[in-house]
Amino acid sequence: MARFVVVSNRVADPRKSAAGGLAVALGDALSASGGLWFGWSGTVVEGGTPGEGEVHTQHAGNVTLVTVDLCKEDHDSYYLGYSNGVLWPVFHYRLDLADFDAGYIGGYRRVNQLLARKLLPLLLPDDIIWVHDYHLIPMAAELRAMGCKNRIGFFLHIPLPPPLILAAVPQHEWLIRSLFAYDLVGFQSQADVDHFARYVGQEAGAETLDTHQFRAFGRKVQAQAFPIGIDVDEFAALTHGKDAQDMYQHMKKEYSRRRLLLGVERLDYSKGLPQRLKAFRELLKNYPENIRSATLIQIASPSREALDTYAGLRQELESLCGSINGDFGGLDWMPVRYIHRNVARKRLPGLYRVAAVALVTPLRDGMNLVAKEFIAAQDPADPGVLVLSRFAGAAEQLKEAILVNPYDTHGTAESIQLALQMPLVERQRRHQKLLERIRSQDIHWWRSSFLEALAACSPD
Ligand code: ADQ
Repeated sequence: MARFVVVSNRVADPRKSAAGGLAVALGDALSASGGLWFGWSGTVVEGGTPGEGEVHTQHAGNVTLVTVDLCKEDHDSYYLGYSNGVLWPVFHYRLDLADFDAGYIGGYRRVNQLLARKLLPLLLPDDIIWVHDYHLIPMAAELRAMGCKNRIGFFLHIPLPPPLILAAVPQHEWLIRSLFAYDLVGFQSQADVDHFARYVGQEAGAETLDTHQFRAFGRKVQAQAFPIGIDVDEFAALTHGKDAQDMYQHMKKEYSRRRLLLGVERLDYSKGLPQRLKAFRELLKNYPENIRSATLIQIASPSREALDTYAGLRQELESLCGSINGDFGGLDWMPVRYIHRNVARKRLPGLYRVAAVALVTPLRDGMNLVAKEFIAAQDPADPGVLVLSRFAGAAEQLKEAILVNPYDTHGTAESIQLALQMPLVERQRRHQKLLERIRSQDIHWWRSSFLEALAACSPD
């Protein structure tokens, strides 16, 4: 059995329970064959030398975790600059928020080269390599330039925008050319694959060899959708665990006279938080029967706080919550409870289960696992309703959710009202279908279908 190597920006110890489903799923595959997980250590060295970094090795069972430190200059241009100041906003269609500083690309390339240089000597000839996400798009091209002949796959966790938006990135051609150094490129949704096909057709004159195969830049690549899922059984087990049960009982009692609406995410502009709060305000204004009843718990965990855009968003959100509470709240009821913290993974299912409605309304999202976790945590006899943005990758699969356009404040408020009033039989019918969907394409399916497709890729 070939050894499996995962390369991602951050490396998680798969044995730690705080690790999410993705870390556990990749950890399972690594443990099955004995493997290597490689990435940045998370350490930023003040005053270090650009393009250099100390390597750390740890063992977690039969999985080796190898991480590399970054100096401040590399971290700022690779991570904060190019990855999160250029690629993240543009790939989420937010050209207005992108910071196209010409200095960032140098750091992005330098860190990808550094990581490739440190990884190369650790590789065995038959290793199968799986690179993850937008931080590491040129990783295979760097490895190939150093002589690496291994099979290499790539998965993009965020969306790929349409060609005209992608073309705003000054290095767009180089980025897409880099993808052709992989054997297999996986996207979250068919929409992303369609954007890739259109881009390579229009900008690179790619030849489509069959539905999934493209030839351009003198190489062949296979590109396909592999919608990421969750570990439904693990999540259901967490739901029945003590921490989640305690959370459920406590919240159920606390909100016995109210209907709970829930939002959970990282505080990120892609998640559509201000738009959601405005829709909630519209709901209270247009349907006053919800006053003193509907309560929105919005959990938004701190994220990328070193970037100005994120600090601005935090302020906007706090001010919106304050104005809704001021306008509609009373001494015994506040419409919005906004919590700027992480909720422990073990307790989260209890919160999902107590909610009558989940508001998952990103402006754009690669997939969105919160939508799937909400479904997995519901009581099938009395399930809550999922209100889901049509712009989340998950909307391609979760058609029985109430799909909304988060830019349409009035329409979203109407949909929330519909969700709050949905009869039990209809809730059960939708939930059953949604549960079937997330079960048939769960995290194990995602991992094995990607790896099988990678193993089946014919050499160029
Ligand atoms: P994210 O943008 O981080 O991921 P998402 O998939 O919704 O988004 O969530 C990831 C995980 O974080 C979920 O397991 C969720 O429970 C957890 N989480 C989020 N906020 C939390 C909070 N406040 N407290 C506790 N836990 C919280 C990126 C892409 C997504 C894609 C994933 C996986 O942006 O579109 O679905 O990768 O590929």
